[in-house]
Amino acid sequence: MVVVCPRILPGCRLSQITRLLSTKAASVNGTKVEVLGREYTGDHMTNVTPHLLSHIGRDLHLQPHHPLRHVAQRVTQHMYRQYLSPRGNPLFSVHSQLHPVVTTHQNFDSLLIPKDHVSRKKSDNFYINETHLLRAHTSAHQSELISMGFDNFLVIGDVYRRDDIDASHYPVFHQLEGVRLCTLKELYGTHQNMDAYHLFENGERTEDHQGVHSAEAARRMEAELKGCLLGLATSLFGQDTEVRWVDAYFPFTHPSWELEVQINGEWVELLGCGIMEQEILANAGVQDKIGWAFGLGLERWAMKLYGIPDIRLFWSTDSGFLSQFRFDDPATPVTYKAVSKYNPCINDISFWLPKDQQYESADFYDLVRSVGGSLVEQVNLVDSFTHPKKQLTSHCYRIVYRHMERVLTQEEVNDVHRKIEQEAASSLQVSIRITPIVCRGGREQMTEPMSSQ
Ligand code: FA5
Ligand code: MG
Repeated sequence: MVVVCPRILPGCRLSQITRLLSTKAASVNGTKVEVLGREYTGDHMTNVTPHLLSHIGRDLHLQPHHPLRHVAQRVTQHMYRQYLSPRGNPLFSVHSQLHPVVTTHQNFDSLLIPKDHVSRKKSDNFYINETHLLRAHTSAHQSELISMGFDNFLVIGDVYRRDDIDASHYPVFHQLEGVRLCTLKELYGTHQNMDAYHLFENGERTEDHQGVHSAEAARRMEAELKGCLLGLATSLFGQDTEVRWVDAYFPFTHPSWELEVQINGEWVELLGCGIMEQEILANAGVQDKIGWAFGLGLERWAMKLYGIPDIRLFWSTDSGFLSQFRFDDPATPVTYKAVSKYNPCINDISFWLPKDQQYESADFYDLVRSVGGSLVEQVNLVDSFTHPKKQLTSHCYRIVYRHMERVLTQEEVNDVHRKIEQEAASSLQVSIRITPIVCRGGREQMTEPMSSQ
């Protein structure tokens, strides 16, 4: 039997897959699991569910205008600005489309996570089978990218955990990983007496540094890492935002820290980071460099940045949510406004543009706003074509109407829609083509309420 991520097999309906999987035989040995074009044989460790698999391929971090993409872009821009080559090019490469299925070696062993560590438990992860799982963190790609020769890189992707479910935890979320490896020269610059400085020594492991690192090199790396991340937090949230560092533990970094920020009076963890265990670098073939790494949760940063109250909203396809982020400059300041719980009403309007007069869609958008006021949630150009004989261009716009506090009646929406048509005809000199006042009421598809896996 084959369990498929919907994007791979468009003809296969999710309900069919659910039915297949929900039979007990489906989850035992011999089950095939396919994810983004790769096929795996399930076994006693397989615990992915159709509901979970339905998130794969949504790639929220790559969707134009999605808040997670805006945040990822802002972090990327910050890293580009902070680290430039002597010729002025950004040092960091970005890897945002790595396959989400990784081996247990990548997710755990390559990061020195002990065989009996709690984070490997079946109850905490989504296993494809005994040797493969949906990555639980973007750190799973550190080692392979370092082996490939990358010294400064970002990994952005979806990660999967059987975690708590509440307003700030969700089984699928997005992380952005940063890794930077430095040579002695990069860390200290050029001093006259470079012999006095060294990255490595054969010492004792202490709270502040690994035994192989010189205390000074570790201190410099810590200062650089924390400076970079604090700069990121203040550039996104403003200088006055209160943040705090908390000592942490990760098997793959030492020392390690977490950065926290206050959201609605509560301290929320924004990221984990630390100085990379030297053994990871050595295993990846790097002898002469010291590294730092961090992993941040994009949703947490976006929640703080935009005031989004619930992590499930990121999966919404509701225009009331998405339209609030429809801007090209990711630094556009926005505060999220709760979407009305009442259904939207969707009407289209089509017209011929004036032949000899300049016309801009922005003028029409302004007109819709001034006539429709706060009843208009969104306006989009959905079709444009030029008639070959008449040499006239037609535009069709979709207008989404929704009231924040009550259900809209079709009559009142039709009334506003007619006024928009009349106003457009008179002030923009367009010719209304058809008047299909059909209120396609009903909410656009909204992701189901999330439940525990
Ligand atoms: C990690 O995943 C480490 N790999 C981070 C790291 C990378 C440390 C490199 C050192 C060096 P952690 O489990 O704490 O750590 O997750 C990192 C961040 O992801 C958290 O700070 C938080 O912002 C976010 N996060 C964690 N769990 C969830 C969740 N269930 N839902 C949403 N965001 C989450
Ligand atoms: Mg943590």
